[in-house]
Order: sequence, then structure tokens, then C-alpha cells
Amino acid sequence: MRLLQQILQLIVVCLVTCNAQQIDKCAGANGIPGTPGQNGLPGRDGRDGMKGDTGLPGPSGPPGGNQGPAGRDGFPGPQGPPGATGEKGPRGDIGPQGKPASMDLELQRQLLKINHHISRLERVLVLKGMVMEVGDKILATNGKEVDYATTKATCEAVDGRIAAPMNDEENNAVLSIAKEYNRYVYLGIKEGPKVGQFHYLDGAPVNYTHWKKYEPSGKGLEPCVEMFTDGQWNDKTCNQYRLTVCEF
Ligand SMILES: [Ca+2]
Repeated sequence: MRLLQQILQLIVVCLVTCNAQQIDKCAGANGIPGTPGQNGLPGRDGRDGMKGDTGLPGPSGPPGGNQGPAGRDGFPGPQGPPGATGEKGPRGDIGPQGKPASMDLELQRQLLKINHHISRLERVLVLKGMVMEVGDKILATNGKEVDYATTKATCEAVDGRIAAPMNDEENNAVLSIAKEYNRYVYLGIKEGPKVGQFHYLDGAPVNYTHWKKYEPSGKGLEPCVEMFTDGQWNDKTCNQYRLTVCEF
């Protein structure tokens, strides 16, 4: 049956071919495909591929081998503690001379500003009763009662002096503090070197006094001076406890 179909297909092909080419003879049937040829020679090598990832570290070498090269530096460590203070260096050269203060407008402006600021602070302290202004002096007390030596040291520690009235106005100012605290006050006046001679703590002789009647009476045994709560003075031993009043 299959053979019959093949013969019929050949006849149809022959008729179509003859009519189309107007030739006398029909062409033969297609031949049987030949056997496959032999394999050709191997092709050329392709181009290099991309670089692969780094491989794992290899195994350790045998003991006794040569040491490898030093590795790269690690990350910086944390900051250490500060070192000890070094010795003080030599004094530097003196800088160039500046303008006179009177010609330095910026300096003048700063001074005015500072003066204004200090003035306001003084008024605040006066308002709060912490200081008292009298003439060019400022009086202040810490409210403590101590002996003469401690009073002197307390005032000097803050660049002041024990209050030493030099006129009635200053005496009344110290008196107002003595009355407010109702305490006697040591003054910045001492006896010496001669008995009965009194001087300020810088050695200058007193030019103003306000002794109570019959004072000074110590005759060298009462070298300090105190103010009573009526403003009058009395020579006194230096180991009493009196209200600290300093002047600046
Ligand atoms: Ca006395």
C-alpha cells in the first residue's frame, strides 16, 4: 500500500515537471542521501572569560617552613589617656606696642560698656543691702563676728581692707551697718609704735578719730579699735568677736 502511494506521488511529480519545462523526457527521482561526512578539525580557543572570585586560603604549610611576608597594618586603636603636663616653656618676646588707650576708640567703647555694667551691678547690691557706697568707698559685711586677725585676713582675701572711717560720712556709713546688725565693729586702725599713737594699717597716722569720752584708755594694752553701736570708738584687745566690715 505504502509502495503504491510512492509510485502515485512520482507520477504526479513527473507530469507537473514535464508540463512546466516543456522537455521531452522526465527527470529522474531524487537520489538517496549520502552518508554523513567526517568530523572537522577542532575550532580555535575562545576569548578569556571574566576573573573569578578569590579562592579560600590554602592549608597551612609544613612546620619549619619560612615565615611569610608581614601582613597589612590593622585599623587604628582607641585614643589613649592624656599625657602628663609638660614643663612651662620660656617667656615669649614682648609684642609690638599698641596705640595709647585714649586713641583706641574700640577700647574706649568697651570701657564705657564695662563701667555702665559695673554701675548697674553696684546699684543692685545696694538695693539688696549687700553693700553701701560712701564717697569713693564701698562698704560690705559678711555678717560674721570674728577676732581682729580673722577680720583683717577676710577683707584682704577679697582685695579689701578693714573699714577705717576717715570722715563723719564714712563713720556714719560704718555705724549704719553696726546698728543694722546691732554689733560692735573692729576698725582698720592699730596702736603703735608709741603708746597712744594710732595709725591706719598702711602705717599712715590717723587724720580723723571719733573716740568715746575717756578713750583711748588702754595705755598700750588695747592695741585694736572698735566702733560701738552709737558710732563712737574705743581702744580694745584684739581677741574679741566683732562684726566683719570691709571697705573697697
Ligand atoms: Ca578702751
